[in-house]
Amino acid sequence: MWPGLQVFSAAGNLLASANANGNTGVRFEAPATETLTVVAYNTSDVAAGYEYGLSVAAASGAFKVVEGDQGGVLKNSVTVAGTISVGDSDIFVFSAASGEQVRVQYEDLSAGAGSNYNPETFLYNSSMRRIAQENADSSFQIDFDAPATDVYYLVIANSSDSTSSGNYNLTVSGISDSINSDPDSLIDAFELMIGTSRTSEDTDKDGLWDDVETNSGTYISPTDTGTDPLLQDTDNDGFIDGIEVREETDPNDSDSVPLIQVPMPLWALLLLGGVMAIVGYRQRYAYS
Ligand SMILES: [Ca+2]
Ligand SMILES: [Ca+2]
Ligand SMILES: [Ca+2]
Ligand SMILES: [Ca+2]
Repeated sequence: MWPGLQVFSAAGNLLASANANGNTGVRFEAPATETLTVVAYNTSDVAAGYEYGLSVAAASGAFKVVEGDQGGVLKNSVTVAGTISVGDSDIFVFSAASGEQVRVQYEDLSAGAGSNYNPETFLYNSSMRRIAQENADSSFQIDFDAPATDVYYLVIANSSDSTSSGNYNLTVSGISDSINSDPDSLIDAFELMIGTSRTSEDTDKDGLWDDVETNSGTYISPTDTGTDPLLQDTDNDGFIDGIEVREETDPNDSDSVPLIQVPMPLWALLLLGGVMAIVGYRQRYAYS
């Protein structure tokens, strides 16, 4: 089996390509926000057909850690155990203050003779500028002075020539892990992961703070609304989340909407009554 991979931009420019006798992968920086095309092909000198698995991982902005996989917010000096299968990437985030001496320790638990596990580790700042990279197939550490108070990404990926999965322990130390730059109670690293603003307590401007919009889809209370912190009207019923919570309707259920009561003065009620009476009289007259 000798597969090839190509990635093209929306304009048809080749962004990355690779082919190998076995597993293969490409890594590139997206030049723009656009739809990319991936081509998987069999190289011309291979006569047989094969099945394959294809996975894509992006480290930028918000991300989700799927159940059973590793990744997410790192705490100072707390060791996380992880597994990288073929084609897998684990994405972690942590915050550090400007000038802090940060140490990233990666312990390879699968090193040794016969192991074909070759992880690659990348360290980025929140603007996705690369700060460090390691291509070791054994334990290593990265030391760096945080150039700014920021959230940093750590991506551990199986390199394209890995043919087996591996286990690791990861520890980051020397960091201020609970930096919170806005009045909501969510720390910066967590906000970067879920995509909310680190500098605004109400990212979507719907009257509910980021920390009460828990995005669970279930309303519990005004401090756990279950709504999407990135959507003003989570259930798309025309009433923004903040108004629904204030009016005590369910912001996650489009069948539950506020009763909008327009205050009406007495003279308007009397006038309306008079008009209705005349209409009723005319209708009776018309049918008699
Ligand atoms: Ca915050
Ligand atoms: Ca926020
Ligand atoms: Ca909000
Ligand atoms: Ca709504």
